[in-house]
Amino acid sequence: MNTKELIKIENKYGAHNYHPLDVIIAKGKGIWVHDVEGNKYLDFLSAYSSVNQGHCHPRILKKMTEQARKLTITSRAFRNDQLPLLCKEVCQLTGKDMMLPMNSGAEAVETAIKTVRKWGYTRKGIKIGKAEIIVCADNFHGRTTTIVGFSTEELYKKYFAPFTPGFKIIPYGDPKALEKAINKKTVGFLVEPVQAEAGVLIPPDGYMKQVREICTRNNILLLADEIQTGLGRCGKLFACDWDGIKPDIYILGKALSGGFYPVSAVAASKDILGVFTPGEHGSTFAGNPLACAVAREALTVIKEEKLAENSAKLGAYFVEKLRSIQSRHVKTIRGRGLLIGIELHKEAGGARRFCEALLKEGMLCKETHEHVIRLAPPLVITQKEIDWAFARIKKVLETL
Ligand code: IF1
Repeated sequence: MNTKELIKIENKYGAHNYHPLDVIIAKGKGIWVHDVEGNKYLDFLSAYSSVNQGHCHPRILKKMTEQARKLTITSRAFRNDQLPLLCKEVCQLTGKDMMLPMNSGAEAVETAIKTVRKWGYTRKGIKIGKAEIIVCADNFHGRTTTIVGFSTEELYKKYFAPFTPGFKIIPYGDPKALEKAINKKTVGFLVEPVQAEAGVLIPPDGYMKQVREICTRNNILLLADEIQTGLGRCGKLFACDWDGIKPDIYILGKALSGGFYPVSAVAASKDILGVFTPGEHGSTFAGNPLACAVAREALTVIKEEKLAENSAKLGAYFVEKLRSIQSRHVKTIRGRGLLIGIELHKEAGGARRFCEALLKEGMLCKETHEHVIRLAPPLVITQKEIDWAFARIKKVLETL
């Protein structure tokens, strides 16, 4: 079926909770995807950083099919032979003692929220029902009703009230605001080390370091949502590494599975994740052997192919080149590793038309927050391919 026919069917039978570009992808390999018409595109979104390893990575594919033939799910009522090894490998990667597997990113965030609340009640003696978690304005942590309840974006929350209480919102990138917001009931601070959805907002230098110090001094937990920024995307294994700090809780997802399957996880020390007792938390699919085998190989690929290093090197190269573009539309360019945002002036008429022009040039890009073109290719990209893309971005920004 062709693009037009498939769009018609989706529009008729699918809920309209998205407004995708009109390209129907049917195949992908590495940084490239192909649509049903036979056109080829460089994927500059990477499924929001789920395919840092590149589409259909052969090693992960092999592991996934091998595991699928053996065993896919046991539920946590029984044990399986993959989960223990994934737990250990995530702990080695994060330097933490324990991990708890989930499926989606939002579930991992929910898990982290439950963890700190119970930690606050049982370790700090806060009165049950009173715990407070501090979060940042313009955050994006997922779509559950609890999470959208502390979003500052009207679109995400307006019609979905009432919401879970116990969250306090402060400005992003402002350590003094955190200091001021903390009180006796505070249990944790949930933060993205780089705010991707908000437009690739990089906090002021040393922000995470200051935040770490404030949390430690006040005996509250630092929860880093590294679902998008982690696993190499920002040019280090974790974006927190830029400040040389470790959060109390790492929240991981997306590239944890190389895009094959939803796999997420929370990692923390024993005195934090150890708060859970059997029956308090879980999910049917979480920790299933298929997910764990896929995640184990996805992590191995990140390490062995040095994807964080490639992201750092090519990210710096790319940003420098982008800054040389002479375009009246460009306001500023921000990047950390291969998570890059080109912010356009309001007069440019929104980033979407630029993404549509780039689509015609063979590049898949997605705007974020109206005026920012986000560039986040799979981390397996080469310098030559960056040059190829650069020429097209330059043309679009200079001629549109
Ligand atoms: C959608 C955005 C990206 C995330 C961080 C948790 C989650 C996400 C930092 C939840 C998910 C996604 C969801 C996706 C679009 C996307 C997104 F633009 F909306 F913000 F990536 F930039 N923490 N981000 O980025 O993870 O439950 O989705 O697995 O369509 O909603 P999830």
